[in-house]
Amino acid sequence: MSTAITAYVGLGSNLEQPRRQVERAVVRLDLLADCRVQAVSSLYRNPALQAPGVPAQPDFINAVAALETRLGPLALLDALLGIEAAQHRRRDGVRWGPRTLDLDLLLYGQMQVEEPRLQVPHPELARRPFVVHPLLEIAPGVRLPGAGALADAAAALGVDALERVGAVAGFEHRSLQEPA
Ligand code: A4P
Ligand code: MG
Repeated sequence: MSTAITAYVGLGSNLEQPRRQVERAVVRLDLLADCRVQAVSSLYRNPALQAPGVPAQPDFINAVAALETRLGPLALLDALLGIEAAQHRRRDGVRWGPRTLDLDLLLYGQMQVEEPRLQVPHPELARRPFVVHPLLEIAPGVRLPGAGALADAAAALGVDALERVGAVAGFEHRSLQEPA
């Protein structure tokens, strides 16, 4: 059996009861074969990213989960896409459009992956307050492979737009035991 790895998954939703979408997705992550949710950040409400051509849309609920997994990175990506599909994620071609559920594989241990359908670390990770701050909440010492401590990258990012709106029911007491 392969070694267990700690992966970090970003969760986001801004359609059809976003908070419940994220909570359901955490339960589904925990039920995946060879996976266990080790920790979940608070839930954060924040405005959708703005960019030319991106439609006006509702605020997002975002969170980050730490997942102990024995799946390889591509198998884990497929499992994440399966959970998105189970929660009626539709891809209509609008980049950064509204969605019931988006699951991004942020980190997979300290592995770097450059495949046509998977880049890890997630290329936008360190630029997004709604990813960086929840990730630091559950893994304050986490490092980006090849790029140093996430805490250093975070110092440059604001937190003004992030509103903490609670915890994921049932997972409040799980916390990651980080190696010293
Ligand atoms: N893919 C490659 N690397 C990864 C990875 N590390 N994790 C590929 C997950 N997927 C990865 O994703 C398209 C393809 O990316 C996948 O099939 C996979 O093979 P997608 O989810 O269909 O497309 P998308 O999410 O619409 O596009 P994109 O560019 O990935 O968007 P992001 O980066 O996911 O951003 N505003 C707020 N406030 N909160 C948000 O969560 N999210 C987005 C979407 C925009 N604005 C937001 C938020
Ligand atoms: Mg995505």
